[in-house]
Amino acid sequence: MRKVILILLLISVILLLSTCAKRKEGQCKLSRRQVDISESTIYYACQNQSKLSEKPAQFKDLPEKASNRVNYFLAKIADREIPLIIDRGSKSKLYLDTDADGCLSDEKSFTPKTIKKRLFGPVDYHRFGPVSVKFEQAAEKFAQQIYVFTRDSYMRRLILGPAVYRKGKILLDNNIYEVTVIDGNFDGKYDKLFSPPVERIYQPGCDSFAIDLNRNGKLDFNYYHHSELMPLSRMVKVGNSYYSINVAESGESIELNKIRPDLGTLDLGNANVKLKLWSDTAQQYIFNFKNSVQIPAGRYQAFFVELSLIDSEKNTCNFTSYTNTGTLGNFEISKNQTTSFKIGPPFKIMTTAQQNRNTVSIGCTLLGQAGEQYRPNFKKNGMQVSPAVLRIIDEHDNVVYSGRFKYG
Ligand SMILES: [Ca+2]
Ligand SMILES: [Ca+2]
Ligand SMILES: [Ca+2]
Repeated sequence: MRKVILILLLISVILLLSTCAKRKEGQCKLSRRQVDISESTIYYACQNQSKLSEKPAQFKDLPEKASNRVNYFLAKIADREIPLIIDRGSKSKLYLDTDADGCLSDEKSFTPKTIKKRLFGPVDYHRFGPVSVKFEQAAEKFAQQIYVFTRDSYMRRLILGPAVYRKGKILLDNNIYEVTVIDGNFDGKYDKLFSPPVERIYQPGCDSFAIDLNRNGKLDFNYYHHSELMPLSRMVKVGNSYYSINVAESGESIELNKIRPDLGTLDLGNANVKLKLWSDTAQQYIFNFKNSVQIPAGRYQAFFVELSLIDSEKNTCNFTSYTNTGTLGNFEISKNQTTSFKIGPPFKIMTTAQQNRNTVSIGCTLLGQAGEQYRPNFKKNGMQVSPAVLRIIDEHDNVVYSGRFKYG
């Protein structure tokens, strides 16, 4: 018995050694994985669609058996608008124009499967698919499998996502990292780079890349702070080194090569900030930014700015700007050049009013010098200050309402 265990151990060691020996620095194969709606891996590849008020011109026909209870959508697949319906007849059915000819009469129907998930409490999802999409034309030939999810029993709001992504393990400087690529524009290819500026951080419209930088076996994700999931760019920063990212168009393999990129300088005067930057070059999360920083040349979009200021009484005040970062929302860093912005105070106070039927919502924002919008509920020595005071005055200077902002 002992002999058998010893032999098995020896075989395992040999197998392990041969696997390590085979693993080439900076290269690996990527295998297909089925998508799960609760995985953060697909967050940047999810597409939210709402029911359209009427049938769009892109629809040439409807399925022969369609009822008169049809919800119309236009799915964005491979950067094209593709007809999709949910027929809410006796049983809900999905039809998607998988060959992009504008016709749904040539398409098969998909019925939903119920998936029970524990996201923010127990949730039932309806999942259609996987639907195979294949457009074949003179200049393009690709295939992708798509899932369509909804939590809405009336099926007015849908979430489209790829049904598969690709994952592997790569050796970089004696460490093995898990890497993932996701087809975010559903064209079956893994080559669509992030191109700033984008309107919504939730839907950058490009492919995504993930790397388990801290090698803890899970994907650490955050929209506004450090994140191991990012839009696909030309490079990735691992430790203090940059690696070029080369994914095979099919997504079957990846190569990361250490490079020394051309650098430029971002200068924010004497500001002390935290910054989250997306770029066509490499995502950056800079948490110790003082005055200036050197980053690779490229086009950038800041999604998060936290400005730290010391007042005359030596209190530290932290102001945060999410998404609306003014000029920092789209800027260029050029090789050996300095790009400068003045940010922060003196602040301008901007008020907004939105009417929704009988309710008017009044908001207040602090506008920095680069047009970056800060929330008025800043932190003083780490503690949230009370929300700003609000007074509504009529045309005769009478105060008709006085109170504090509810949501900061
Ligand atoms: Ca069709
Ligand atoms: Ca793609
Ligand atoms: Ca991790």
